[in-house]
Amino acid sequence: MVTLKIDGHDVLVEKNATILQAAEKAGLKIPTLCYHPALRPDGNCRVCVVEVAGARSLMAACIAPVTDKMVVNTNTPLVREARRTNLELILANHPLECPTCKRNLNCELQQLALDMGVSEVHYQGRQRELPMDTSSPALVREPDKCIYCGRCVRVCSDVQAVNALDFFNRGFDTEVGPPPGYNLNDSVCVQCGQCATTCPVGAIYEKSVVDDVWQAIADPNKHVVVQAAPAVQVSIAEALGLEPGTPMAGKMAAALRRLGFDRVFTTEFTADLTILEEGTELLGRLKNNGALPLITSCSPGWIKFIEHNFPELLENLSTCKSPQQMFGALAKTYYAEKNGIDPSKIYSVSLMPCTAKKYEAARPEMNSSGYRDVDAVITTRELARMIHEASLDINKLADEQFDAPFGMLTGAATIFGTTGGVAEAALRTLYELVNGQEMPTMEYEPVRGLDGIKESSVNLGGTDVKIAVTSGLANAREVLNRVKNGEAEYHFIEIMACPGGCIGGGGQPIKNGSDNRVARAASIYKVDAANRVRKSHENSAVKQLYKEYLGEPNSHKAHDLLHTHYTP
Ligand code: HC1
Repeated sequence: MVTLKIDGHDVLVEKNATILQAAEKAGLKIPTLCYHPALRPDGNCRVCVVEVAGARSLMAACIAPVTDKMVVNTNTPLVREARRTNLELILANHPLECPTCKRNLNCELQQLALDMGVSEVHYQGRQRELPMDTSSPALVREPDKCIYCGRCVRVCSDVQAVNALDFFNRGFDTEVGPPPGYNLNDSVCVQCGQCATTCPVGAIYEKSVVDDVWQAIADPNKHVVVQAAPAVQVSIAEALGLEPGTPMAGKMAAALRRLGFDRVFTTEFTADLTILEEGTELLGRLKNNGALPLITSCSPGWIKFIEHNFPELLENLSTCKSPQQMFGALAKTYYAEKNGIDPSKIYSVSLMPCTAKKYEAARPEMNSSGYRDVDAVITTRELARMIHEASLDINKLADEQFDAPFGMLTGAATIFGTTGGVAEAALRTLYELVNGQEMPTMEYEPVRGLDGIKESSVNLGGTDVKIAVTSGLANAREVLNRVKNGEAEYHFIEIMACPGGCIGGGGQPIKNGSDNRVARAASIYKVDAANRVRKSHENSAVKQLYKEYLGEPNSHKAHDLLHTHYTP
């Protein structure tokens, strides 16, 4: 431990701490911009500079290590002047289009200018007028708005191990993006949107289809259904200014009806269905020496990652489509037939915490209903925008239920929204079906929590089934390398592309560097615990679907509609 003095206060910190961490410990706020708590610090924006006694120049607090007896001042005239100058230099090259920017009122650069009292820019900058990249179905890049903080580059390389983005050229010609000559869509980008949630400004964001959805809602010839993903119900609150983690399923269902959707359903219905399909697949592979480990397939960013990076393991993927796509296929077949609706008139919207779900819905193979199974995917952020556009005060709405039949859900489906949830839901069902009794406790702690890699083992019918759960693609890469190199043997691996699973998805609310995943996950588990039915095989509407339509799990019909194959 070392002791240093910051603004006259003694602070005791670990000897490898930075000045920024020491200041935080002392309750002192140093402004930052290129710094993000989840990322390796880089120190390139110089907004966090401080004065250190005896140093020849100001130091960037986010990277400067503390030393014993160091004396730091964070708020001197020299420091304030330097920070303002650095910020003004960034603003001089940044288009000042705040009112029409996607990040207006939620922009770290805008907030810093306000906090530092910068109301004028004294430098002549240069606007670049670089072309926008709209090639991806999920994301839009506006290079002109980039402030070169490098947060997107670091999250893409360090957290996701995707390496789709980097710095190119030098000086005024510096660019951040995919390699020259490539756009997002033809690069190795997996469309996870982690760049969008870590960007401090509006340089990269989801490709919005809100106007298409409004148009479909206004069309009297369209029957517009919406499925809401489990992670959205515990995160939409933040985007509407409410306490992080507030569960909102009931109010969200009410709001979706007020927005004009004809039927309001939940993806949890097909999450339960996934457990029956994927669980049956796992038991089949265990029995018949099939490709093991079986790896989950519901996270589309992960699917794109394995296609690019581990094509030799594609046979290990579950053939199950994601719950989103199962829902889409059933909406235009089973639901359409059951309700006498022409499937060509159904417009199927999904509400997701994820940008990659937009890409998944657009994949060519996702049309087993004979139509595009999912027509439009909106993120949590886009739903918040629709609610604002409609001037709805969600607080004033009473809770409402989802519609039948795809509104029926169990607690097992709700926990899909956080890392470990798919594995836990699968175990609740498989344990009971194979061992003939309920799991000793419904809460399976070894797969809970936000650790990037979790391992466990459960005895199913005399076999110790080894499980790994991982989220964040750098962790997935590590687990798969262990499997490939024979350093680990698993029977089942749950992989979610985003750190923490869908609660940490790239379409989730952005709150200037604050991490609300813990509150969102806690809320998911509370919603599960409060549900009377907590096992997927007890979902009565899923049972009815098998009885009326699919036959049994992994039947021919189920395979036609609910399964697919991925090729390198
Ligand atoms: Fe997810 Fe899933 S849990 S992938 O995280 O399997 O996006 O929430 O909807 O499809 O159910 C996302 C969330 C979501 C699917 C389910």
